[in-house]
Amino acid sequence: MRPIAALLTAVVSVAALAACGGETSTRSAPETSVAGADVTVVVDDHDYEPEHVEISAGQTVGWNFQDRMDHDVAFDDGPASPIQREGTWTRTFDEPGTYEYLCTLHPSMTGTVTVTADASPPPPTTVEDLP
Ligand SMILES: [Cu+2]
Repeated sequence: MRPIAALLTAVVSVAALAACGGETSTRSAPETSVAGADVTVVVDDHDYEPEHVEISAGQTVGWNFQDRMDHDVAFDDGPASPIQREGTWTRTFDEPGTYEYLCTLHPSMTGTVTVTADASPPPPTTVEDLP
């Protein structure tokens, strides 16, 4: 009796593990994510997408340039990306506040980064390779 009970227990355990593994939600990691960035903004089609992002102080926003023409990201408070049509650019925000930016070539392209006080430890910034 005892060996069979043990075997059953093992089988049930394996089945439970398998069930858990099978239900792991596969978050679709957008291939546009900028490495090292907590939030990614895609620059495409004369637009920043999303136009407005919100992060905690200390986090990094990455811009991924995907359009067929040149753009940049120029902040009202100074920092600006090079003018580029591909590649990425990142900026880390340490101070809470609202940061507005635009494309100097196309001033109608605008975006905003809202930085809130860092109330909790930031989430891991590693961008892992998901299956
Ligand atoms: Cu532009």
